[in-house]
Amino acid sequence: SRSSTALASLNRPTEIDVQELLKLLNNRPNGVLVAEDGVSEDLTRYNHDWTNQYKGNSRVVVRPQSTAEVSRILKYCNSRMIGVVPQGGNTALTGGSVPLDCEVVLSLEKMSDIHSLDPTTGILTCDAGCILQNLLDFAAAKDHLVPVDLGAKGTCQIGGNISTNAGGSFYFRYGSLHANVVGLEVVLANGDILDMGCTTANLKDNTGYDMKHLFIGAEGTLGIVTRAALLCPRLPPSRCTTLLACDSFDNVLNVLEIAKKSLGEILAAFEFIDGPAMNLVCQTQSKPLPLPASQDCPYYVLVESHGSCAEHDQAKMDKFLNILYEEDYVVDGVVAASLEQMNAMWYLRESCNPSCVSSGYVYKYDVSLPIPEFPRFVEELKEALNDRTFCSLDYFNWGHVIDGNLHCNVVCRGNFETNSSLRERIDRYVFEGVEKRGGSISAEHGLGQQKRKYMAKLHGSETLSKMYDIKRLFDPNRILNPGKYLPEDCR
Ligand code: FAD
Ligand code: 2HG
Ligand code: ZN
Repeated sequence: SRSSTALASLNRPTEIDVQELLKLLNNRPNGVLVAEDGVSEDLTRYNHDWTNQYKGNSRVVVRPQSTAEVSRILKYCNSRMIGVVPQGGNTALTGGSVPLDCEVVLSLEKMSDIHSLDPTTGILTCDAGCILQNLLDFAAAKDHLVPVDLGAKGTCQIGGNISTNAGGSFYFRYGSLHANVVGLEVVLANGDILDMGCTTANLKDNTGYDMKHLFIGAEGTLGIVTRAALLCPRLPPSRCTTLLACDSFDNVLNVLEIAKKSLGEILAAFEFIDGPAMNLVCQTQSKPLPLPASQDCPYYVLVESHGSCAEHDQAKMDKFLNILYEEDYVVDGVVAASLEQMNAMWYLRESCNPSCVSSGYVYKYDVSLPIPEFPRFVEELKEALNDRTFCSLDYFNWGHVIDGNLHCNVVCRGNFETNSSLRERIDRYVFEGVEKRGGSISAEHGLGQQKRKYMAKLHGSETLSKMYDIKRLFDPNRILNPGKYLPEDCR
């Protein structure tokens, strides 16, 4: 089976291994959580993902408190050929953070110190296990923001964000983590600790290969991220949020064009939610749509500006909205008049995922496409699945439209079981639909268990072979996150 191939050369942790690991953590109570048959810890939460689609069977969770402890654990597991699954907040949506079987889970949850925020450079240094919301709060109290923000912020960790190269809602404005991580500390499978600009944390440093980038988005397959230095911009003194209703996708594109032109440098986020997704969110979260006259619009758009001068920004926002109404690009719109209203608008957007997940089995897709292609891609998918062989399906779409990133969710409502032939059929359509449009099958959620099978189709053999070389260099025994990311013939 898939898991037995990936784990074939690895050992299951034994009782002796557990004792050794415990010693490496100075016998600290709860340093190692063990699920003995019928006894002690409930390790369920470490063994399934957020959507409940990936399940592992790990009996051992290690919770180091320092980089030195991570190093000792990895050195030991490497010498014993024991598979290790790095785990942050376990919010990944492609099964990357869940063990295939009984690998050791290395949770970063006890490494959550925030070290410093330099007010002149804006560089924040922290441990990998910091929950993103805590970092956002810490930075905000010092008049800064963290350049990544996403719906899972209350649970996900910065080390997980870096390891997935998470995008989120402000990617357009603040850029990717490749742009904003200025230093990284990583522990390799053999226990070696690499300090790649984390301690010095310079804004500019051209002294050698910039290897930290290999670990950004590597989903824990090359090393464990233990510490990071992030470039944080100032908190924008002026923020304006508006929710708009559009009667066609063409008008969403028109609004986007006008936003880029008239909001210009203050444009910070431009997200869309389609009508079915918005209705689902309002129903499941029991929240009213703040546009009562436009309950059944096919598309909603959330636009936010970040600027430094409220008067100037307000003038720009007024001009933007005036053009939209004059040109009939929107049928309705509301501007948040308070922080509470702003948060309520973002709550609707950030509830798309939880509302879907709670309503049935979700076949989840996260694609990059040419933006005008979004509706046709979805229509073709509906046509492809329209023969009613399967349970009745609902389609909920939303995403970071300004980045060309569509989240396309097919839901079998009220039914929480997977159907493998349905999945294969949707997978096939999505892959082909993305390929013919020159898009990407994973815009921001990574590969995990779900998409590694496509790697050989996505990359030329020369490129793939260099990826294998990199994996061999950093993790020759392939103990780190086995069965994820790279395909099985990674030798
Ligand atoms: P985990 O799920 O624990 O792990 C993710 C991967 O990274 C795994 O492969 C794991 O092995 C590895 N890993 C974790 N920590 C480390 C470490 N310290 N060192 C090495 N490897 C590590 N994603 C987006 O990109 N944009 C979004 O807008 C977005 N919104 C979301 C909204 C919701 C409601 C949910 C549930 C998820 C969303 N996601 C989004 C997906 C997910 O939150 C991100 O991928 C996030 O970055 C994962 O962080 P985590 O700490 O939960 O990592
Ligand atoms: C979002 O932007 C997240 O809401 C989750 O990336 C997307 O659940 C999804 O499909
Ligand atoms: Zn997203």
